[in-house]
Amino acid sequence: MAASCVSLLAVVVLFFCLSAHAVDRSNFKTCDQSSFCKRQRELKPGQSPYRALLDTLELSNSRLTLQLINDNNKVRLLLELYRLQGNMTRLKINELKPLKPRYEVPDVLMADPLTEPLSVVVQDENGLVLSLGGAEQRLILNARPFRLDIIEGPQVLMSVNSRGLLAFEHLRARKDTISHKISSTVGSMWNSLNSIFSSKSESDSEETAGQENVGQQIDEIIEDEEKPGMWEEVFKTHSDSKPDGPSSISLDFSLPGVEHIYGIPEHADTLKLKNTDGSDPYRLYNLDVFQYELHNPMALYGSVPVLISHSTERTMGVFWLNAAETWVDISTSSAGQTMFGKMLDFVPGSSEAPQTDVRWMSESGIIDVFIMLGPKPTDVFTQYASLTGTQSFPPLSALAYHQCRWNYNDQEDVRAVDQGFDEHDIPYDFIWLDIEHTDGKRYFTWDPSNFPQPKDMLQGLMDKRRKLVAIVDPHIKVDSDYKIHSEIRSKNLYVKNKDGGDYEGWCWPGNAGYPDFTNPDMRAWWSSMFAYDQYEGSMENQYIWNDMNEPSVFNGPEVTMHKDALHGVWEHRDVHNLYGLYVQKATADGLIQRSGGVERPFVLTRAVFAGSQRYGAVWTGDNAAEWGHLKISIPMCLSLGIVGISFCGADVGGFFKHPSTELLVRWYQAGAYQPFFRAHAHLDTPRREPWLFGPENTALIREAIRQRYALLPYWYQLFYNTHHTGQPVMRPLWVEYPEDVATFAIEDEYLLGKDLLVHPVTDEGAKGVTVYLPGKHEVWFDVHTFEKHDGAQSLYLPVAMSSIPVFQRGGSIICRKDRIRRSSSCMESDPYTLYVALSSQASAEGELYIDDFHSFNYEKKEFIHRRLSFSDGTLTSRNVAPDSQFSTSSWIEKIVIIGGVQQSSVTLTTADGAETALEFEFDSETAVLTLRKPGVNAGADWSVRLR
Ligand code: NBV
Repeated sequence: MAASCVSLLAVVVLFFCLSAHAVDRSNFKTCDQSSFCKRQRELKPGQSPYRALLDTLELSNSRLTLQLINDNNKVRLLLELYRLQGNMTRLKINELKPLKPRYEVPDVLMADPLTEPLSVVVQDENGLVLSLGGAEQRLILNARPFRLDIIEGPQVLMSVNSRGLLAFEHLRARKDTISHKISSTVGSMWNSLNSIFSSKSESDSEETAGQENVGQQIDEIIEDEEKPGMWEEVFKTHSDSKPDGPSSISLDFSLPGVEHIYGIPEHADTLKLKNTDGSDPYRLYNLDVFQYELHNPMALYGSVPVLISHSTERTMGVFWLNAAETWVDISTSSAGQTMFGKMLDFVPGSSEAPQTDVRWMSESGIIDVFIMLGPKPTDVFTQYASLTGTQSFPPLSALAYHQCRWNYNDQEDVRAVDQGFDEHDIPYDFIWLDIEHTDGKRYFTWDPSNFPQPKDMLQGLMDKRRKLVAIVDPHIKVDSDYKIHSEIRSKNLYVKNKDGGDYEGWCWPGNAGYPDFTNPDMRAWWSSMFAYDQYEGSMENQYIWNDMNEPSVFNGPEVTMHKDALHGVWEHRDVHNLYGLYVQKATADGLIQRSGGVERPFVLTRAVFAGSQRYGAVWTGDNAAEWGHLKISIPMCLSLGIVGISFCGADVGGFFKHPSTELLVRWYQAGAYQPFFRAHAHLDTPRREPWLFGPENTALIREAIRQRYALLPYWYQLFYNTHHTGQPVMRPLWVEYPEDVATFAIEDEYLLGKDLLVHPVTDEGAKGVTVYLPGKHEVWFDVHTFEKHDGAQSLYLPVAMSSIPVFQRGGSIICRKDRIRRSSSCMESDPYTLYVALSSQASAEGELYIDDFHSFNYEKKEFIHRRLSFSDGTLTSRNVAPDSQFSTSSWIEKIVIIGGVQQSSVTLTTADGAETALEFEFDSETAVLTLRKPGVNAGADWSVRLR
């Protein structure tokens, strides 16, 4: 009892100390304070010690291996090269004979990527040229110094190690005896791991040979100079014991002709990445950063090690598959100033071209990098999706509006808020419960006095066709009377500390254990806890929120887990950025299993890694009620979207602080057009349900939320498409207009799919916004006024408090449901209105996708997918999935033709050939032709002819 009071007190004190200020930078390392980053950054370009040993080259059909030697210390590396299907090249570099195996990230790739044959075109004593297959692509390997160039025709697309920054800190024995003792404690674990390695597939035989030498001295190695932090690193009061010593890796990539580079979320920074010359590199290390600052490269909650380069000529990507702490340096310059530029002088005009140099540095693991060669943005998205999968397809309701705060206090509070929405005629689908709903921060339980009857509460919501999300964090209260804790402990599934005991840290419940989610047994057990008979009080309309899964450890180094904690044989150092992905995966699997595999899950996570898109949604963490935070929500979600994670949103209203009414309204208007739409607020902030700001503002918020509900059919179709294709839902303009340089740095507006352009108002007191409408041949229609604007121009648009500037592309058809009800479920069978915006050639195309909106039955072809086309005055609905089967009672209630002309007759033809004249009216001021009540079923064949 006494102990738990102390623990609680410590948490509360810590929390209030933290609440007082903005981010305390001293809690987080700079590159200089991260010893490997400092060591790596001290290496200067131009003196690569690596040489390729051409006589070690082996080429099987699709795999090339070759040894590299570091001439300074004689350590050999093994390079593996693969040409992958879909225009990708994979490059792996590991130690040839590591002292013990180095971590290779599991569970992120969907499968072993499919390879294509490689062939040597030319070889001499200086290097070799490989054919990469189609489109005249070649890979030139230069032996001394080691360097790779990928070329297409006469153009260099990318060079690897052209700046000579390949650096591989080989594993070594520590000179003093203490380390030998430390290593011997894990020695036996390694023996068993070696036996696993030796049973690996034939393609790994080179490595296996290396690993058989575990423990063997490699005579000729000349040890590098010892540098500070190699064997122990101290940060503030925390010491990292580093039993394996230095193990970091680094590699550089040069991109001639490239000036724009994007990706590597999560940072609170611009969409277009900045030069890091003279500042810290961008850091990828999942961290719980309290009150994060804008516009800096500090790490945040998630890490997706994917960069996308873009120029008018080509889009490419680099996926650095490593889950350890990683830093990325970016430097853009004009080619004339660089070594590489001089080298390129033989390419006509190239010396004037810009160039971007990128350097990745990770603390441990191996180099495993996927070069995605595009050439178009859509190709890069397809390529990346083929590696790590696509966004999960959420239930429709998850795309609707979510009402959250820390905390809704009790069941009565939940009931009253729910009723408030009805009284104010505002739709919502989910109400959220934060950590206070639990019994003393014991997740999977309910506070007995405030939530005594959770099923009654859930049933009440279900009766209104609404849902609830409850938080389940991955820190588990150390309490022998708490089933979750005692079972994880007895099954020995907690992360271990360096001495082999259960790792414990401080978090919301006080002293907490951290389940080892990297262990499949742990994940399977966790998933089983979501079964209705295990998670007492839960029901099928309850979904889950995983917070603090970086993992957050209040008293750990940088508020996270000690790097020398152990996950089986691996150090936390190796797996850190992957932990959060595993938490969300285990939770999502649990929700699927509790429904017998029938229902789609919905799980929100804060920490992400490459591949997290497969498990649910992400939000941008603890932002603040400030205009800058509203603005940055756009580039933050765009950056996640282009690396696969489309289901992204920011806390509407801002988490910390209290928003002004104007900011709150503007945030609702912006949030209504971002993929994950949830209002959230800190415990200490005044209540801010939408009706607390006076009737005028309630009306503005109501209208923003209603616009979201009307557009749900389009959102749903976009998510169906991204689930199948990997194309982002929320897109930077350059994705659709790759040749228009004016779009390359735009981050205050974006596209939803390709047909809606959104430019939310994000400035205080704004009287107007300047919108860039892309596309020389496009026309755009204001969705509210139907006013028509030409593409390829900047437009000043006056705004009022009610304005949400959104434009529909001429040439598109967007389906909406204009009868707004209590929740999205209540609207499932409602009729559709088709908004047909005509192009300058008077044509338009669109889609309509319908299924049961919640189950996996769409995988069994139970859906309707129609193509809607307008040309030569006729609008047709055609089945694009003839082998699918689903029926709907929804019908088409109206067709709005925007940019239309007056007609003398409108005739509907149904599948049986019957013709009916339709009522219509033309508004000559707006040029909108409205066709009344076609009345056809949304799944049927039909056409409408205008004459
Ligand atoms: O669970 C409490 C909060 C939560 O409301 C927020 O959304 C998370 O990002 N959580 C962080 C922990 C405390 C933050 C100060």
